[in-house]
Amino acid sequence: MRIDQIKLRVISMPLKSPFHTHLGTVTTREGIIVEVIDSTGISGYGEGVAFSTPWYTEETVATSLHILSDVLIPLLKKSEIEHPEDAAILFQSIRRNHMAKAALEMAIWDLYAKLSSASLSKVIGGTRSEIASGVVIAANSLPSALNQIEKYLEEGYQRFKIKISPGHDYSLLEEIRRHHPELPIMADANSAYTLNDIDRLKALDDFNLMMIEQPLASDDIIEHSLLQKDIRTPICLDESIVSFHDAKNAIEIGSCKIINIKAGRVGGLYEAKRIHNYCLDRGIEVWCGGMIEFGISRAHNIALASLPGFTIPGDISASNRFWEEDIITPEVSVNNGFVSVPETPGIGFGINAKRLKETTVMEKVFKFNDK
Ligand code: OSB
Ligand code: MG
Repeated sequence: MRIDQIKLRVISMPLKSPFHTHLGTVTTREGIIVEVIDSTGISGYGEGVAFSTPWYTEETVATSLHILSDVLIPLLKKSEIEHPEDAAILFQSIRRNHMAKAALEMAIWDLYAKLSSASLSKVIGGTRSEIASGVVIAANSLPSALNQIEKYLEEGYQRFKIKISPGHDYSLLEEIRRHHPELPIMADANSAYTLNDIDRLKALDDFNLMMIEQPLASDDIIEHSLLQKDIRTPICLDESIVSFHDAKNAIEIGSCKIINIKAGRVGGLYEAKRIHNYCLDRGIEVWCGGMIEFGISRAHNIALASLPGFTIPGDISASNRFWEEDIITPEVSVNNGFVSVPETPGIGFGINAKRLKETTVMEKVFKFNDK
């Protein structure tokens, strides 16, 4: 692959409505758009999904920019790569910083697929033509949660993920179940509990939840394995799984029955696929998580979720779940509960240049052609 230049942009956009978790509220999203341009002028796009502050993982927009600008791009500049997997393996010499790595690696995947005149889904081994769509309910009150569920039910979403925390759990889910006895619902705690809350967590077995996501500490797998022995609800890990190695160990010791795979959290599509393949071989179900992302990352998620092991509807919602206007064209839409997988080359979505321009707050160019 002959890279001519890389553009990094930081964009900023307000959410249509605030996103509440026990860790804080997101009202504006900053993100990094990586554009890798080859010598024939073709562009591949990736998106850095770190937040402005380190509330979800340790990375931020600023740390990602530093790692991209001062470490990964210089490393790529002095290396020859033939395939996106070469980039993933090259980046293994750098510790962690998964979201920064993923942003660049995924831009290279898009470029590679475009140069191969194949959809990204096909290039990574996708088998689905459409993806079942789920949505997250991140509300700070019961009426607001119920309203959101009504609205998203009408829009066709197939699975509802309710953000919970101690005190914002049993009665909330009880009321949701009273209104929607059969609705496919799950809960996501973003590490709000400890093993001292075991009775609280056991009580949630009353609600026939599809799963509970990341109840305990964000870096734990041991305590989750103890908890899973005591609760019927399947545990799904999110924050705790940042690599193939983590996934393997967590499965081995019984810390989870399901894994939420986010390419950004695990360093890119190469590592995401390894986790997927391992889980598929062992009958562990996976689904594709979301990061309140813009269209580029959303498009990559669609390709990832087209792999055969993604059997549970993911946090893959329409562009209009969060944004008045997305940076891609067409926007991601949900029809009868499904998002269709593009068949056109690469991620299969174009850039909405006007929207990208008006949301860009910083731009940096790295030229490769002096090599
Ligand atoms: O824990 O899965 C999470 C959003 C931002 C950071 C972490 C998480 C989330 C979500 C929803 O739950 C994601 C989405 O629909 O984009
Ligand atoms: Mg989660």
